[in-house]
Amino acid sequence: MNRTGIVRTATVAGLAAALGLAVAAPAVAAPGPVTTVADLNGDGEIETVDAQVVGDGDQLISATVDGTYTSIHLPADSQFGIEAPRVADLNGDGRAELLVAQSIGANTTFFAVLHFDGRTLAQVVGADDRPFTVAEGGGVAAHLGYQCTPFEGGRAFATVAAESDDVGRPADQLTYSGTRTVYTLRDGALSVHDTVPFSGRPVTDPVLDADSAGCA
Ligand SMILES: [Ca+2]
Ligand SMILES: [Ca+2]
Repeated sequence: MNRTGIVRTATVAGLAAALGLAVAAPAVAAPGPVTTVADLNGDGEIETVDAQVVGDGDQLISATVDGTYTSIHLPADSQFGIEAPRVADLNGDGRAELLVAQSIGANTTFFAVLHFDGRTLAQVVGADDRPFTVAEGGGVAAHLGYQCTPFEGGRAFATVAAESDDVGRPADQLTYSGTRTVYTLRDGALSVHDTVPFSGRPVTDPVLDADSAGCA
């Protein structure tokens, strides 16, 4: 049910079919809690962020910022369990965002994005004002991911969602068609800065770049 809702937000037609190839899920569930550290409010002090399973398909992300406890429930992958939230700074303002895996397939992971709004942990919303999710992976059938690039003294956040034009081709001849969307993040809301549709591009084409390391 969870996955259906998420896939509906994907921008590439046929993506759901492509993801249907990813049927195998890891057998071991992580009960948690798992912990990571991040400077959520940008004051130079590091906060501890915990993620733990609190019910079937339910995880609780929590932290104490400046002495005040805050937490938020998110969907969790009921088969795989949870991963430690990924720490990123999607707009380069010195305050960390968290990418929380909420659906983990053999080839593709879907992340919710959290930010600290000054009082609580909250979900980053997309241009449609709904909680934003980003996919990473895709195997051979799709190419999904995100990247951060320098932008106006901070960073822009780009997502790539593309599907293979013909999965039957040899690996070195595969091409992808889809969309690269460039966002700016402000006050927990993403705004679309640029949308770049593309077709028939090899995975080496810069429009398909999705190296998330620049978001750390
Ligand atoms: Ca801090
Ligand atoms: Ca930030």
